[in-house]
Amino acid sequence: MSDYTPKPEHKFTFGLWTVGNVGRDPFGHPVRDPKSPAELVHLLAEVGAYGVNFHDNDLIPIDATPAEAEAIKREFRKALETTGLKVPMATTNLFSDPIFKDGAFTSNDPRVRAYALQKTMRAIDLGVEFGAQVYVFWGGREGTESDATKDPVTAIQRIREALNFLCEYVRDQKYDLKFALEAKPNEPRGDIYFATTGHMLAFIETLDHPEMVGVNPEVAHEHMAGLNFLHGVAQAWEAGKLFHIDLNDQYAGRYDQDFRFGSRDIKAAFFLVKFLEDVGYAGSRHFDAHAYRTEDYEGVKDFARGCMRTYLILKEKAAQWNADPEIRALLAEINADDGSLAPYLGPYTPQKAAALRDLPIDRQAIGRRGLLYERLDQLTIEILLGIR
Ligand code: GLT
Ligand code: MN
Ligand code: MN
Repeated sequence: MSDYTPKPEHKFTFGLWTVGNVGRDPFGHPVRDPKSPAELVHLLAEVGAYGVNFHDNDLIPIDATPAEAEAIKREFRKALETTGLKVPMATTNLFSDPIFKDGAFTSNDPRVRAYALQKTMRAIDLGVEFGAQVYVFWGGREGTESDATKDPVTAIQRIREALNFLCEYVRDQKYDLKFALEAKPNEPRGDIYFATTGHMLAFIETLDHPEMVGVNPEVAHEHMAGLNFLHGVAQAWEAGKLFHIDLNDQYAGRYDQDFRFGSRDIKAAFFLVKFLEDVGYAGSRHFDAHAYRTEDYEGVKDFARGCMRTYLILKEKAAQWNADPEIRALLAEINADDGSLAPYLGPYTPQKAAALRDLPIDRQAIGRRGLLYERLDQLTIEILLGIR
């Protein structure tokens, strides 16, 4: 029996807003009493997490006095020191307060855009004060219910202007901080700009400092849109832009469920973990999820332990998959290449193009060949079901 105990090197992190979620939903009141940030740090230490992330207002309420803010920070810092938990990531709440009801950086009102920048600069200072090196931007309110209300090109330009401004701010302050943009197609807005990780990747290249900016893909946000999460993550990785990742689970086509990691689509979770481990992703494994509304705080701990345990079980399964002789033999066959086509493939040359035009290729024979993918996938399923 393997050891699935979370360790610091696994880089498992949770947001204050995840284990601190009190179970409010659009139809129901909170079901759990709120806990202070310091209490949540102790809860996370008890279950074995490495770090804790926060929005500015998860830590310090928006209307706290400077004295209250100092007291909260003192308590929080003490809890971090006692437990050894780190703060690898921070972010800004640009969605809860009524001022953001029509967006923050994309608002039509310049006063809202100014307030959003001011709030983010302060929140960046706060995150850096606690050691954050990644700063997430999730534009939950940056969207519309009706496209009569905002021009989408203007909205894109406003977000670009804000991110360029904030990159310069970080450079000016000499902070060691990178930005990670998180996409979501909808909810809480009818539609949110930059709906997927792919939209974000294209946009990043238009910024003044693209090297400072990457993505924070979230499982649920791509699954909501019916997309293959792994493919988006792989594209981000290949582009050198996978700065952070939000792990959870979600049925396609439903409300934002934020379920425990791996609780819905085990096969997708498996290939995701296998990818992150195979490529050597070194960032946080951040669980942006929360316990079912049916749970008390013991259930919240079960939820948090479950996220990490499932990740570690899948990591072990990935190693088993990679080492399985039958799977290796199938992969060798599937990827067989005797090198005879190498002169025709790869970078273009006019000679290569001319030779390729005349190359005889037996289309029908190739089309008739079975690819063994049923066998390979069934072996995968049998590993996941624990009988191999
Ligand atoms: C909010 C959202 C998450 C984002 C968080 C960061 S807040 O809970 O649903 O996906 O990552 O702002
Ligand atoms: Mn989410
Ligand atoms: Mn998220």
